[in-house]
Amino acid sequence: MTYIDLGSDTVTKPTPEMREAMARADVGDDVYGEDPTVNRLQEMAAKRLGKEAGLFVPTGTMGNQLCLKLHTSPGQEVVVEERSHMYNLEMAGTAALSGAQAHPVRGPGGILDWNSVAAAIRPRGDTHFAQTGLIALENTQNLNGGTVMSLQAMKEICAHAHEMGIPVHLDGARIFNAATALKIEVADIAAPFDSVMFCLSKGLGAPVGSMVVGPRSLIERAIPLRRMLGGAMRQVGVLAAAGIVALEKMTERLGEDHQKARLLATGLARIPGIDLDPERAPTNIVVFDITATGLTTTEMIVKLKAHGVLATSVDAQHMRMVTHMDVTEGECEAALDVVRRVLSE
Ligand code: TLP
Repeated sequence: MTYIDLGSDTVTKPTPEMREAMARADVGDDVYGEDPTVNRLQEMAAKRLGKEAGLFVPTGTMGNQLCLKLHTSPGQEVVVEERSHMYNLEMAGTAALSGAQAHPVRGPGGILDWNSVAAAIRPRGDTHFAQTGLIALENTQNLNGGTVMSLQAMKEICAHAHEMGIPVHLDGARIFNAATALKIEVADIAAPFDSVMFCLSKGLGAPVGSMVVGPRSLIERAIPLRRMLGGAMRQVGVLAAAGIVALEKMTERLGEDHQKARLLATGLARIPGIDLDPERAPTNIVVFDITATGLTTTEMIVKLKAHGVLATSVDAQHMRMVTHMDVTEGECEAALDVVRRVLSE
């Protein structure tokens, strides 16, 4: 059976141009900093994000966890959004790898503003409280439905945090989707942050890889930590080559994925039993509540799969569908037909 795969934007296959670039990549041992393709990607990523330096890492999770470790000391707290990837889907890495404690907060509609973050910051210098070592934001916000934090909210949080001497990290796994939705440059988003992680292997279509960007001093400290976590790779220019194509050629097309998500969201919102405000799916991720259908998300996933549609869930009530370059508008319409059929069975 061939599936319409709305499981994630991580499921894409490398484009022919990526495969070509991978085959031709000039490589060297990156542990010695001698892979010219990796070096080129790192410079390109840093420049695009307006930061001094960049580091290629195998996964977004490693990139986030590296930054967490760089910014915090054991016994500190990290303020995160309640549905963030770092809090929910990184195997409690905050505690296990950094010895820090996540302090989750819920912003109105899942969007954090300074007021919600400020309420979670512990009194400075009071020895009863773990000190807040880091604030970690996510944009776009995956499990909240690809929602986008405004530039103003990000700037405000960073400015207030910096006044208190607290660094701010951005999990920008989908920062290019955020920039597309906000109609601004990724560098504008990255500017107020102390470190940014973004993924090449999501909407940008590369098979593997994420980047950490920030000040050169931070990236220099990140290199031995990446080694400690097992992420120092050798002739990895074969992967970086696909990342270069992703950065050069794939960022401009993300609006198409957003349009497909809009089509899905509008169609889903009209199906009885589904609760969804299409305005809350501004990028390529659609999260919708199926409580009123009487099905759990586990049941729904099985039923959809039996009819050729792959989707995932956020929890027992909320389904998630993600659009990407390997799914067409026609397939999104076909997926809507399948949802209607499954719910009328
Ligand atoms: N997200 C994946 C899964 O882990 C859920 C997906 O399918 O969406 N930050 C954010 C916001 C992410 O969405 C992801 C991956 C990561 C970090 C981690 O990236 P990887 O999977 O490369 O470790």
